[in-house]
Amino acid sequence: MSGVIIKLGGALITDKDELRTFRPEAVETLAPILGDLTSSGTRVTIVHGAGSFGHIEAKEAGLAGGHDPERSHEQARAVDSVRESMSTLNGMVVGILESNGIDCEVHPPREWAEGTGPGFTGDIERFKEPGKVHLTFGDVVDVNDSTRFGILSGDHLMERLAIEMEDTTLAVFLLNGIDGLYDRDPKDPNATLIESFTTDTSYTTSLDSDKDVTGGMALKVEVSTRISSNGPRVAFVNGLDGGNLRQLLTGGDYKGTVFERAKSHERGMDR
Ligand code: IP8
Repeated sequence: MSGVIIKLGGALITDKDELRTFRPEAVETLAPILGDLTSSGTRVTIVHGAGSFGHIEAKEAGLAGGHDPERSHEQARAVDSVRESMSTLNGMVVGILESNGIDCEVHPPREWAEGTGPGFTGDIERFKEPGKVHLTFGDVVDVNDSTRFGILSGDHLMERLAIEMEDTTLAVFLLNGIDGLYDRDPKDPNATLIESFTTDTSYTTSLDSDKDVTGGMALKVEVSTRISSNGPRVAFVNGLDGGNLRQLLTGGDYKGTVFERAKSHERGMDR
């Protein structure tokens, strides 16, 4: 059996500018494709981002920086509220998948993960139960030091799950209406799609830090480089182009950015 892990970006499944506004299109596009994949015996894991169900409120309350003694009450309320919003968003994603006959099991990080960044801890065995599509999402998690809590990005969840679930062959990042990683802002008419990303590839991106409390595109690239150097291929594709996504998942030609496994001399060790 082989495994595929898919990240639905927060900008893809929500309107990032409108507080708690769900956009169902991408999940509706993905659901029948997932149904076919799971029927053919592929193990599928889904991670989704927060978009306007997490970043706006987390930003306002300074949650990414952890506990601030001068804002204790406000932050405590925001932690609960963001967690509740993330569960609401997840419920809408799961609702669409289940109405397409997909058996889902949800693992909210607040229940099993601790710490933020690539070194967060938590047992991922729970994702291995066969016969189900397992889901998780970016969340507010506890941190075992004076910061008390922090934001665990779905991108870091992707990294650990893709690397530690041994049968994973492909990790996919679904983007909002763009075909992959571009060498500069995709709105720039001179922007070119990077079809194959290697350690020598250069690109520029900007983080909208007014709205985003995690790492935007740069974090996805960083995480993808580490995933691909550990084995699984990584692809960035347009989450709104179902035909292209189906091609990728069925081994056909597709448009996107691929992160191939680094050559052994670049990796330093083989796995
Ligand atoms: O959108 C962020 O997750 P991401 C999670 O995957 C929160 O980076 C709660 C803002």
